[in-house]
Amino acid sequence: MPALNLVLGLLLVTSVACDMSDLVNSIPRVDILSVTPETFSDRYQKNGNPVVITGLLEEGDWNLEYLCDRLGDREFILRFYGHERYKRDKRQWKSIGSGVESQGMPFVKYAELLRNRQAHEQDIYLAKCSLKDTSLTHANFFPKLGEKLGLKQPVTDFNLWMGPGGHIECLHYDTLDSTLIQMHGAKKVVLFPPSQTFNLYPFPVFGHLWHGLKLRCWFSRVYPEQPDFKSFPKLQVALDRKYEVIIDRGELLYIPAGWWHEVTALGDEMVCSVNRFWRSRNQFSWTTLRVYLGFLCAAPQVLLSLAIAFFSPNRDREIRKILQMI
Ligand SMILES: O=C(O)CCC(=O)C(=O)O
Repeated sequence: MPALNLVLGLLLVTSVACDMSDLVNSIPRVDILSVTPETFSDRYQKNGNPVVITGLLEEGDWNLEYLCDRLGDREFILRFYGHERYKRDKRQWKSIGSGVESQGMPFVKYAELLRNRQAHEQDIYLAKCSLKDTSLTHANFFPKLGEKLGLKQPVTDFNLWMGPGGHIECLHYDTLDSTLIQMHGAKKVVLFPPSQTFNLYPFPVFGHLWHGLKLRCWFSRVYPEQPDFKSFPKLQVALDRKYEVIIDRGELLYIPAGWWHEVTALGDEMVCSVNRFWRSRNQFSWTTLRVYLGFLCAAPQVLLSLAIAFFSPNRDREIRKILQMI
């Protein structure tokens, strides 16, 4: 009997320990009605802790019909990722994020690519496209959001991120705080704190000298969901600090500056979100310094491409493409 008690006791302790580690690695969810600028600042923003805020959208759904109605022929720059890249070791990649091949297209034409599934087959994504001067920024709660959370210094307008279910925005970090709001469908976000930067094998800073902004030092060379511990042994350490969250329509994920995140659009249909970047806590960090250094190294290539774009027949579009990469 004492032996049985000991075994049961051990099982209990182990299961409590597992629950605790789950707890450590989950992101809190709070209802918008219980958030004030003070609680948001004290509990999350000041210390750089991610949080999901729920209950944002009471009505309205940003489905394809609604978006076509609002955005019509307005041109957006689309990223042509292609699925093949995900089968390859990232160390063989020649481009990443907004450094991939891109092309301007009227919104309704992109909607057609989503409907006829060409966007799924070729993994074509509409990423970080400003909604400035569209009727969408005035929608519902947007103007009041910053006020409600006490975020006072937006650095960008609201940006649209939409594409086919299954698309993955690879693991990276930003130097600004971000609020990602789910408008249609759901996304899974895998996060790691800034302390794990070097366990996530970022692309090298000085690579910007050769690759300009095509391969960025704020992107990781690992696949957190398909770890290759032989090539990236320290990833094992980072995985203990992995957080995972699913955001559904009407939920906002606050991603503090420096937090690594990989975002997967769930399901098979169109998935869409908006985000906005905000000036973050005024703190010096290595993660920010790496990005500044990367930009500095990329500057000669960026200036050269701007000069070439300036003399091209499609000057405005080519310049817009380069500026969007920044
Ligand atoms: O929604 C996405 O696909 C990516 C969003 C993102 O990277 C961000 O909000 O910083």
